[in-house]
Amino acid sequence: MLPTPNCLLPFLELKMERTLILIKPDGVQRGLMGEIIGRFERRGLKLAGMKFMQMSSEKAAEHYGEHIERPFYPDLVAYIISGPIVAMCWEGPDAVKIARQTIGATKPSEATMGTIRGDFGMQIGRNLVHGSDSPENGIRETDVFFTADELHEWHRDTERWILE
Ligand code: IDP
Ligand code: MG
Repeated sequence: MLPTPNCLLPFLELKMERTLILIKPDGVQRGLMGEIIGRFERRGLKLAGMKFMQMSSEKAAEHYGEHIERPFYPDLVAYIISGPIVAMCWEGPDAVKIARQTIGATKPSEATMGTIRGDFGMQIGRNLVHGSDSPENGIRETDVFFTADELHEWHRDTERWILE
């Protein structure tokens, strides 16, 4: 794994995390962008960056490299590059765990109702959203999608009503 850039060390000490969330092409095509973004927003996570884009196969390989040996990998790459996606970086204490809980289990048939996949998904190969699975991957994956000047530090006026 790449060393953590120095600029991120103070961030880790605060136990703040970053998670990379993707609204996959099925989420975009089905008109669920607002619904999905709203769930992370209402949960209390803070947005650091967002872009509407289409992934190249190079970016898909960089992002999903850990799955390259898996039988579903070719279909996964074909799916993720098949249309535009929304890439987002959300921040907060325990942001990775909180976002994964908001997303639900990988297989929509096993995802709890009230989660994004549990409410809108049917099959594992059309499960709507990606969320980083560890704080380290949150940083690494954010780096795949965003340059430093595309990530914004801003003061949220409601902060003290969300975090103590
Ligand atoms: P995650 O997205 O919940 O972290 P991973 O195991 O990291 O799940 O798998 C990455 C993505 O690969 C899944 O979200 C899903 O789109 C796809 N995927 C995983 N397992 C399968 C499978 O068995 N068949 C088809 N697609 C799969
Ligand atoms: Mg994963």
